Amino acid sequence: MGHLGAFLFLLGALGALAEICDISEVDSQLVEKLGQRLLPWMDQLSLEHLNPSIYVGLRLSSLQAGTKEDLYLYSLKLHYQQCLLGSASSDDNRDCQVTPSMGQLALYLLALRANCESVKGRKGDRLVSQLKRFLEDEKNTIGHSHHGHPHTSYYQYGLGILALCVHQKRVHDHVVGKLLYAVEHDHLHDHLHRNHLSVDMAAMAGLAFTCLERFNFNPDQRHRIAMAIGTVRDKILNAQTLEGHFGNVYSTPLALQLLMVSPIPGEEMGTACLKARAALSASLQDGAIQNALTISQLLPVLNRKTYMDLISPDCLAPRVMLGQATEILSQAQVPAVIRVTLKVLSLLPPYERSIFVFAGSSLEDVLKMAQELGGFTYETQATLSGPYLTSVMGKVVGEREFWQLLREPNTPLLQGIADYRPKDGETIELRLVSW
Ligand code: B12
Repeated sequence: MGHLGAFLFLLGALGALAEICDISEVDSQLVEKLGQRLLPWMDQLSLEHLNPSIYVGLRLSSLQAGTKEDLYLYSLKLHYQQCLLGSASSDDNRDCQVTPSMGQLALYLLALRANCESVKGRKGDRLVSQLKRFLEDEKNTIGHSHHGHPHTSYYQYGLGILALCVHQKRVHDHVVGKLLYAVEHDHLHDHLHRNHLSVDMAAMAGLAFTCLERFNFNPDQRHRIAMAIGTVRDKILNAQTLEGHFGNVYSTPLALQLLMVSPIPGEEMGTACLKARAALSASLQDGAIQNALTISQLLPVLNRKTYMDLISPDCLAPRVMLGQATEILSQAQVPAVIRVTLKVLSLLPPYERSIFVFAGSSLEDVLKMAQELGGFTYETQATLSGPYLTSVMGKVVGEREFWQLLREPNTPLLQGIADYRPKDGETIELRLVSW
């Protein structure tokens, strides 16, 4: 076999391997239902609620939202550019209570790519410079000896590198070096279980490295990058649960994105991906995937796409128009009332009270009710994953602290306050922890 023959054979083999982690054969009605869950979010066009990840997810999916999508991108551009580029004193900045974070800027750049746009011109250059500056600052925070922690997280660090890379913008070896070091020295921890790998962080780092490898942007680090991709892939495979999720159900979409772009020969991966597909289908059937951000990371996978497709996206690919969800009206029934015990033991005096709410209420409804009853207060901040609990009883979290949500006995919740629906008789603790 000549060189060309060998090359074609290799391409074919790689293609066949990529098929191994193909999750696309999920029931199309379930996929459409997932897409429909994004529609109400697309009507919220204030900066606080705009979510570039939703736009990216939809564009890489098999579904489309027609003109809603165009309006959404327009709003993203308006708000993100104003808040990132407008000078602090200008009128433009009136509506910007908070400046988008490094990760949000990165997702915005991914959204532009999802619409086949490149960053160009003075504005584009400024956005790129800003993201590079964010990364540079985080690199300095981690420090020479790698003992510091990024202000944001290695997740956002990876996202930043990935966004620049898909726009074919290089980052310095020393910036990439910090993420390599973190992978090489097991610094991508899970906040729920100490010393456990965070599958989301590992997958994001792996996707960033895969992009750098494709362009050979950091040739001096080529070997370390290839090794790091192998490391995160193996760790993600090792993090598969008995049911088949990688980490948990919510980290599985990103994990699959990584596995789809870095296949390995052998049966191990095929079996792991088949198990993951079964687990995901089961989770979809029982409605475990409600969060818009998670859906936005899953829809591409169900359409055989990953963030790597943003390098050269197919913006003309046919996509099915999403219809409005048809609600099944159930017979009017008086909903049952349930009792949830709410506890805060991290502060003095401790707080504990039984709260009565309707069955099916969210944890956020429980907190609201507790606040109305008096003796309990809380505050939240809007994020791309939904409302994030920032303060309880006036105690605002400090640097590297958070209010952890737990169900007795000592089980961290896998969902936030808006998505989690406590059952009758459950005890929920809000615990101030550092991470
Ligand atoms: C880093 C991280 C954290 C850090 C955030 C602080 C920091 N400085 O970055 C810490 C350790 C504090 C954290 C806490 C929690 N997290 Co967390 N976190 C992440 C991670 C890995 C990256 C988030 C990120 O940077 N996104 C990118 C930026 C651009 O988006 P952003 O919206 O601006 O980011 C902010 C929010 O994501 C927010 N945040 C972080 N976690 C969560 C969770 C929820 C439910 C909400 C509403 C917001 C939120 O913090 C980010 C920084 O400000 C994601 C993984 C993922 N796939 O998203 C998990 C993830 C979002 N977290 C998750 C969970 C479950 C939690 C907790 C609820 C755990 C618990 N039992 O207490 C708590 C939040 C409790 C609360 N107070 O409301 C789940 C959510 C799953 C779901 N169903 O939606 C994820 C997907 C991980 C997973 N696979 O299980 N988290």
